[in-house]
Amino acid sequence: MISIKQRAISNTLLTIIKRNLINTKDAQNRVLSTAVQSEPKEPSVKTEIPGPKSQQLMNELNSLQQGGSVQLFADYDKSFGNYLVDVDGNQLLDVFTQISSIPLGYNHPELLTIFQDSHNVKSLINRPALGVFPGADWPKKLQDVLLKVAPPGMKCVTTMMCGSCSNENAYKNMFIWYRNKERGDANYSSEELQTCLVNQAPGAPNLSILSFSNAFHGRTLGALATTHSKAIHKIDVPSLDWPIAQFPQYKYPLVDNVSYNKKQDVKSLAHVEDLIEIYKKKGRPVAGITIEPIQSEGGDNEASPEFFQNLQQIAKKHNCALLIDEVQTGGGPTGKFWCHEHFNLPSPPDFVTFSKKMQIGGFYQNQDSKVKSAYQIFNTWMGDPGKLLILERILKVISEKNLLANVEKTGKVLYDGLRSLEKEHGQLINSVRGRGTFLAFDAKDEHSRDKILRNLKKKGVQGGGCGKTAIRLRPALIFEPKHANIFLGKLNDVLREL
Ligand code: PSZ
Repeated sequence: MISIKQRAISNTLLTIIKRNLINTKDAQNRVLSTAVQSEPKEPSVKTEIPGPKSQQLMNELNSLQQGGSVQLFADYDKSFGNYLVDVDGNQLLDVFTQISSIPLGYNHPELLTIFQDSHNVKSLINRPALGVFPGADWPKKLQDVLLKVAPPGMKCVTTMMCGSCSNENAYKNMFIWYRNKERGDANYSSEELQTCLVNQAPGAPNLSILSFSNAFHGRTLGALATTHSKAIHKIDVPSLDWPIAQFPQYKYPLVDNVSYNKKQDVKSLAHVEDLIEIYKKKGRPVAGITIEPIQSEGGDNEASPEFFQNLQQIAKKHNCALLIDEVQTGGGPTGKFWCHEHFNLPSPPDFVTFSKKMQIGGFYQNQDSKVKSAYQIFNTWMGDPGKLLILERILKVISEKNLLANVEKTGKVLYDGLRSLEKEHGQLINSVRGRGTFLAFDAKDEHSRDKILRNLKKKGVQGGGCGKTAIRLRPALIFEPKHANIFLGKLNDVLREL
């Protein structure tokens, strides 16, 4: 006989087990239920875009600055999840996400509460000059947040403000490292110390950074010297005589063009080695190579893992540092946290730069390349603890909701959908490519690319272009298959109507 007490206990147990079962099921469901509450169900367009309110604000802004790049004014109180809402009440499914920089979409509940914590508010408003007066929790925060997601094998990190200044400072670090290796234990000579102040060798040495055609690494002067995507970024700005190698120019899909693309790799790698030799002879040796794992602004151009493996070997052979610029690819959109993890490099790159989805900018490196003297790599803010707090919460959500798996799953829906649209509308779009949800395709020319983007917007999709004829997808990591299907439906409508 079971006593009443025993029965009560077993009933309670049963309830707990049931509740746990439900919770486990919930948790499983939750893996891909990443949605932000209040996210609109579908796009909705009420006015022309830009609508009348946006246009009025554009006039105001244009009287203060060159505001010609503004597409619309957003209502960030009303934007949720994958939907950007503008001041005219248009709800746009956002596959561009602030130039690929908001991993959790708009008003994610986890992010909304960060600054309810008084310690966090104090970290935000008492903004330190991190290079001189960091708060007590700074080293631990770097460990817990940035080092936790460091590219495999990379142990050191320096924070910065944006993508350009991350590259700019990493380039400086590459030059300093190169000279440190040449100089060995010797001190700076007095000639070096004097000539550097007047931009002359040997203190300001004639060294260079090798970059690739169509690359984009930012707009500050050094970074701009390695940017080659659009003339408007560079026109009228003095630049440096640094080598520019041809980036491989692939045909897609990759599986159908293996031998053609291999030849592209070989050609490009040979060009790299030639240029390294030429610039050495010219008296302007290459101290570092900078490259995006997928060229983004320049048109979403890919290169194979073998290309990157060989490039790393060439860099090592010629004593050049290798910098992988993960400013746009980093933080998960390719299905791995860092895109270069797809390349299986035998050893880590020397520098990996980041910004955008990481909220804070900066670069990873290892002990061997760290500058020896304080103040060589330095500025007032050197990042922002407030941004690191946001990143910390973003990483928590990425892990809890298994968002990299969501990227893989949604990416497959998007890729397959784009491939079938390519088959149906081959005269309009081609060359579907990319990894995860970091995808792109080409229109037949620039004019028709711009028209597709305009018509998508009329149907409530905020997209973005890159290169001459490409449309790129840069959705948030919370973009689910259901959003992918809405996007594909709208794109199909646009292509049918063209
Ligand atoms: O027109 C621009 O200035 C744009 S549009 C997109 C970007 C810049 N991307 C920035 C970027 C990048 O994609 C890569 C691979 N490296 C560096 C940068 C520069 O980052 P920011 O813009 O933060 O200085």
